[in-house]
Amino acid sequence: MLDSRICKMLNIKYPFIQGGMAWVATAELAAGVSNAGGLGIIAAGNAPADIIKKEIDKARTLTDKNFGVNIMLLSPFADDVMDLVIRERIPVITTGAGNPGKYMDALKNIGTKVIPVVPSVALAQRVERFGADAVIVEGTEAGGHIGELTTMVLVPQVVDAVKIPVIAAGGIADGRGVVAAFALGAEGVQIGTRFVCSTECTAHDKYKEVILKAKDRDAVVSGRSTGHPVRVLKNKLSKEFERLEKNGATADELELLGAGKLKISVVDGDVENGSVMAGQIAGMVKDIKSCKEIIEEIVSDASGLYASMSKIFK
Ligand code: TUI
Repeated sequence: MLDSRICKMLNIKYPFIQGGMAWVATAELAAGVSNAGGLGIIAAGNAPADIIKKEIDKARTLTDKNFGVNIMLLSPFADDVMDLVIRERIPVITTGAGNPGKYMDALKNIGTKVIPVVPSVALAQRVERFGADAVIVEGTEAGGHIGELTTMVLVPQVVDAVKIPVIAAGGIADGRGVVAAFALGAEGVQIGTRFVCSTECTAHDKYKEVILKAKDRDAVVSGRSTGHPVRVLKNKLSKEFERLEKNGATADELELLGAGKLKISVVDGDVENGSVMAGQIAGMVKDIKSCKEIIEEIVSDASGLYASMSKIFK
């Protein structure tokens, strides 16, 4: 049931990978997802390597299953974190916000599976040539740093353009999304926003609360003019961002306004002045459950849906 090349490649029960959400994806969440049969991910975000080392050590006390590390390539510490994951022989690396090509040989040499997040067909093909084991194809529905294209149009185009397995991301939080992603040719899914509202997630309760309260149009894009658009829930900070962008602020001024704002919301719970990164699917997330309950509900709904669809397409 729900078996694919991804399960075998990553040594997991279900082809579900947790999104690499900076500040949110700590050891606790990663272990929760891995213990529930998916692949948990510790997000390095902009953190230095010594902080990530502590998270890796903690995750190893919380699970005996595989987990991965997400490396945000815009981070000033990306090189250091890459050295760390090689030293620690982390079995799976996902990357975001850039092309991990220059790290590929070192990671492949120790047998680490490398799964870059890509926002386009061209980058998917490029990372496949560099030796990526799979790609996470992330639509603009996702939270955080995003590309332009939707999951619906991007996933099938990448599926047609590469041979490695495709993992769909952006806008997936339930069984319907999983069946839709597989219908588009994906062999796995990455789930982010849904796992923020899990009991294991250490994000501040206020952060979880605003996701639970979010409606369909509440996840907006900030910072298009900087070249680094970021999807966040609408709040005081996003409105100030919008005002400055409309008034022609420079990319530097906008980057300054955004700097350090994710920690303020995730850790301190200031969801008005902080950046509340979340995907468009936030409007559909209505409860907090354990990672195991979330995953089992998705698997059961996806299987039921698949069975009822086979009556339609008879
Ligand atoms: O990386 C993410 N999501 C993120 S990273 C992040 S931290 C951050 N904070 C402020 C500004 C920017 C980032 C928050 N959320 N998702 C994966 C993702 N990667 N989405 C899009 C991309 C991407 C974009 C361009 C991947 C590669 C890429 O390539 C450009 C190139 O170098 O060819």
